[in-house]
Formats: sequence, structure tokens, C-alpha cells
Amino acid sequence: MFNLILFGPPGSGKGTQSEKLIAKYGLKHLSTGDLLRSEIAAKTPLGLEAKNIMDKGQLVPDEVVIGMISSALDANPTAKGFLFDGFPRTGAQAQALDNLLELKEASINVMLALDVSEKELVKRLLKRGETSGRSDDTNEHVIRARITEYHNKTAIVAEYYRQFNKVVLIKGEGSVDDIFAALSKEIDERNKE
Ligand code: B4P
Repeated sequence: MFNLILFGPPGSGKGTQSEKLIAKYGLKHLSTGDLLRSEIAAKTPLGLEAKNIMDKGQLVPDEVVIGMISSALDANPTAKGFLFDGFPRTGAQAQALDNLLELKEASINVMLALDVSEKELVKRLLKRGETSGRSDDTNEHVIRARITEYHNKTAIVAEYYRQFNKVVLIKGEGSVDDIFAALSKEIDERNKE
């Protein structure tokens, strides 16, 4: 099993690059943002609660997203590996993920961390907000709140994996194809069966 975390601040290209990486490597894509947006679209109680939190630019409670990931892992017993996109976003989520994978005698192989300046993040997200219909992308105040949440709660997740020597920093500015090539190179070096 090859398990990869694609990491980075909001708007760093995680969703964009995930689409290309799952097509190339046949990994199962697990995006907590996508899972939450499906709940919102279906107007479930969880979705209604999540929408309130996401519209403020805050993180959804750990137990909610950990539960979603746990179910998704169980629902895909034959996957050859997982690409985690937007998860884990807190120390508690990282610890929970390690425990869940251990139950399956698996672990995280590598965390690829996209590095993008704050100015570029805000520019990209406001641009996406013009067409995406995502309410958390249309307001610069909310976008900056998301980036602050990232610095306060999520950046430490990279420290957690750094202690196991699993973090590789990737320049996340430039063309989508160049960034994809840099990510693929790191995966190819580690995914030799
Ligand atoms: P997510 O859905 O994870 O989304 P994101 O971080 O906003 O963006 P992403 O990084 O995937 O976007 P991308 O760069 O691809 O989170 C949304 C919310 O859900 C969070 O704020 C939180 O409330 C909640 N949530 C999700 N997971 C959670 C968790 N684990 N715990 C708690 N809460 C959680 O795209 C951005 C734009 O940049 C696109 O328009 C794209 O076209 C553009 N772009 C991409 N690459 C580019 C490049 N190289 N050059 C120029 N533009 C580029």
C-alpha cells in the first residue's frame, strides 16, 4: 500500500494536483473538503453544521472529519493506496490517521507539502470564488481566516511527520504541469514495487 498526504495551505493546489495524481497512480482520493461539501449539498444535519463552520473559515471538529475518514478507509478495503487531500489538518487528526492505518498494517509513506506565498493564495482563491459557487472563496476576510487557521492549527502537522523524516517541501508556484512533475518525481522515488 502506498499512502500519500498532499499538504499545504488553502489554495495551494492540493485539489488541483490530487486529480492528476490519482489518475496517474491509481490511488483512492480522500478529500475531507469534498466529503464535507457532499454533505452540504445533500443538506444532511452534518452538512448544515459544517456549512456554518466552513463559511467562517474555521476547521470542522476533529471527531467529525476523523469519523468520515475512518468510514472511507473501511469502504475501500482493496485500495492499492490512498491520497489524503486536506487531511490531517490538526495534530489530533494526524495521530488518529496513524492509528487507523496501523489497524490495517499500513502507514503514511510521504507527505508532499506545497509551498505558496500568502499573496498568491488569496489571489487564487478569490479567482476561484468568481466561478466555483463556494461561499468560503468569495470573501477575502473568510479566506484570510482560513489561512490563519492553517498557521495556528495545521502547520504543526508537518512537524509531526517531520520527526519521522516523511516531509518533502515542493514549490507550489509555477505551472500546474511543472508542479505535477515535481510531485511525481518524489512519488516515483518512493513507490518502486
Ligand atoms: P478544502 O476543500 O481542503 O480546500 P482548500 O484548502 O480551500 O483548497 P485546495 O488547496 O484544495 O485548493 P486548490 O489549491 O486546488 O477545505 C475547505 C474547508 O473545509 C476548510 O476551510 C475547512 O473548513 C473544511 N475542512 C476540510 N478538511 C478539513 C479537516 N481535515 N479538518 C477540519 N476542517 C476541514 O485550488 C485553489 C485554486 O488555485 C483553484 O482555483 C485552482 O485552479 C488554482 N490553482 C491551483 N494550482 C495553481 C497554479 N499552479 N497556478 C495558479 N493557480 C492554481
